[in-house]
Amino acid sequence: MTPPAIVLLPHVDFDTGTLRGSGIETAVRTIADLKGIFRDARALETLDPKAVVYRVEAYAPVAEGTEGGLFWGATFIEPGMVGDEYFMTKGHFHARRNRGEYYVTVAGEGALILMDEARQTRFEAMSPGSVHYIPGHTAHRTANTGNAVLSFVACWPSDAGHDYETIAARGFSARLRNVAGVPALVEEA
Ligand code: PAN
Ligand code: ZN
Repeated sequence: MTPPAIVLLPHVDFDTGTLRGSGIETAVRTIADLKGIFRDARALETLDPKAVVYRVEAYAPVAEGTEGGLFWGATFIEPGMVGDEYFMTKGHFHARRNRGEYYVTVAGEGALILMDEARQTRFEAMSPGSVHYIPGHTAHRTANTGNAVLSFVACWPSDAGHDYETIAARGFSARLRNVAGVPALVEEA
């Protein structure tokens, strides 16, 4: 009789959020990938285009678009600034607008910036252990406001999809900027 196949389950390192195991896909976003995301284009030009701003490790046990499934991911944002803005993710609405998501902070300090479809923007402070429920119909972006890597884990529906275009076209209505040493949301003019 053939012995049952040994399945190596994915494994999370709770000190860093790092995912290990087979089938983990990694995506890297560099300074060059984030043109148009930050307000200070001149400040962006002074940075190495190949420098990594953030990385996402994702575990997709079902195909993208599958109804009823869940994905797991870990995001790692380097510390850094572009002008007075903190290194941050592109940000997106879910393509299926009503799909929500959980984020749980593992390490570092940051902010989860949330904007509803009426373009009302707010943020939640992220620190190790903080649990963030992102409701449907809400664009989300994270910024590293500290001096070390910000890492968080996430869980979202496999049919949520990512709409980056809406944010690429109009951005968020407010930006998280360093104002006199403190992260503060500043409305776009
Ligand atoms: C996260 C994000 C991740 C990177 O896994 O995809 O933090 O941010 P961007 O996708 O905006 O580049 C998530 O929200 N998934 O749905
Ligand atoms: Zn999302």
